Amino acid sequence: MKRIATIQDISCFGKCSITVSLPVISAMSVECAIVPTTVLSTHTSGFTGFTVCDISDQLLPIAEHWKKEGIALDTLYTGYLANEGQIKDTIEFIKLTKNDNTLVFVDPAMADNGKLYPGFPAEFPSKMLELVKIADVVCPNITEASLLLGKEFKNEGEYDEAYIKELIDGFLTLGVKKIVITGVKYGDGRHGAMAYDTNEGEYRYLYGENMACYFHGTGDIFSSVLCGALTRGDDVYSATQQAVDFTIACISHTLPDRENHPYGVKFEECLHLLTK
Ligand code: PXL
Repeated sequence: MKRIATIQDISCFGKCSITVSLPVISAMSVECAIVPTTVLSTHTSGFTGFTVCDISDQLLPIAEHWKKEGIALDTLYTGYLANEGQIKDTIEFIKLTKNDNTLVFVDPAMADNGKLYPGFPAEFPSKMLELVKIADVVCPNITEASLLLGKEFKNEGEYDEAYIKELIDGFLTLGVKKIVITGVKYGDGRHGAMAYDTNEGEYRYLYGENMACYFHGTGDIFSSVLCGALTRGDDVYSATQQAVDFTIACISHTLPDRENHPYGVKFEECLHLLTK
């Protein structure tokens, strides 16, 4: 059995980060250890007055203990990190716990729709870039990719395949080996992700039906499936297709009941699709 350790916040309510990654990765028959960085009453998008407790002073003691116990990790998977200090501690955590075979998977979850999530300063992407530089795999959306690379953000309808390839090439220059740009729509009814693997040298667009709606937390569902599949040994193109298919299945399952579930998708009722 393969083992992932995921470093992210716990948003107690709101279906994102660890409360999504843990069940999704477990359903894929991959062990998921968790390293919580912050406890929030809810996530930060669409709620006001949420509580925040930074517990990242635990990261290095956890890493030291795991090292002493000889706990081997197939994959280190990072998601939402709340501040610059957490990024630094996460980089240190990775250096302490990874071995020569550990895959470092970074989802630079910090922005969407052309904007940083609430609470992040404008210089946050330059801090996240330090973590991206030590990654084997990254899966930014278009907003995150443009902010990290200092390139112009283009909205749906304004970009073409050449722009997405340019973003991928930016990460290749940084030394990242597998790159998946998410949320790619060319205005032709498709919604998917462009994947590239240095070993294959091929850009491939993996897609499904564009459901033309927005649900919070789907980025974390996507990256959890992608990370689980890569950890099992699937190639990046197959892993990306699995992530696209599962995310779309969750959205289409939730759409008819959207009024009762405006804050996230009903992924729980779709987990059986991953256990096959
Ligand atoms: O889904 C990403 C995410 C994770 N954790 C917290 C968030 C968000 C996005 O807004 O606020 C706390």
